Amino acid sequence: MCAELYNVRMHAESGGDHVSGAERMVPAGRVEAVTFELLQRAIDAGSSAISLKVEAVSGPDLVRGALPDLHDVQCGSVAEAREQAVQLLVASGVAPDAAEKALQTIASGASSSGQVMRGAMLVDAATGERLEPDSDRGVRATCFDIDDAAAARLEALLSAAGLHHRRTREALVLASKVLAAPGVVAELCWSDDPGYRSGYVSSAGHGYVRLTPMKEAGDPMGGRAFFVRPGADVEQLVNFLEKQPYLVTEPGRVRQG
Ligand code: WAQ
Ligand code: MG
Repeated sequence: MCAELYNVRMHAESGGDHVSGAERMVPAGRVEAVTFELLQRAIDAGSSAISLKVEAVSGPDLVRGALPDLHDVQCGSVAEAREQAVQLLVASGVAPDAAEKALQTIASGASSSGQVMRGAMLVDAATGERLEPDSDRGVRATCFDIDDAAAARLEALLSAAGLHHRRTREALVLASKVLAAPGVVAELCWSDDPGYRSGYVSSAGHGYVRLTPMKEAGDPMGGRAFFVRPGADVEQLVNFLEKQPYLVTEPGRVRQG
């Protein structure tokens, strides 16, 4: 028999603006604690309206996966980190022009009005063409989590490497689901947080290569590009990214230098 999991989602706003959002997937016995945690996070963010949604995920629908191995690379400049990102993408099967173009698009604001997108671009790995159905919103990877045992092992591995940021843990889990999606060959990401300068390229062959600094301090731009094998079924891919329950049950390795 399959253990039942619950998807717990929180969305919080203040004066109509989004201020906090998070999602977990946990066994029934953890729903109460996790709901409380997300509620507290929303309150701490100064929310005026908080929505919580709890939905059962049936066991047979669940896909399990492992985290990609993490390799932490410190670069001398933004230009150097971005050059490395392009090289990694090319080594993962992305055409050089497609890699360059996606990087420039994220750097200059990927939405049609030149803002940060809420989700990711889908980029044809051969032509660089954008394939996401809505290029203002992008495609959101949702409905995924890491189980408690794998999370504890990951936490220990990251701490030992001096990587303590919540963003690193969360991005690794997201990257695991994205790499498991049908048709995805690689991902490029850096944060839109002006104070957080690390990003990564992930792919099946090279794992999750964490690159610092992907942007200058104070830069509010950031985003994600999921590179897609030419001819991939975009509808099936979007459905997997947004709807397929995915649980990480195995951590990867962590190395530096
Ligand atoms: N699905 C798809 N795209 C998303 C999602 C999602 N669930 N969440 C965010 N994005 C896109 C969106 O365009 C954001 O502007 C962009 O990614 C960056 O999101 O190892 O914190 O949440 O320490 O700011 C990299 C971690 C941090 C490096 C990434 O992203 C490391 C980060 P943020
Ligand atoms: Mg952000």
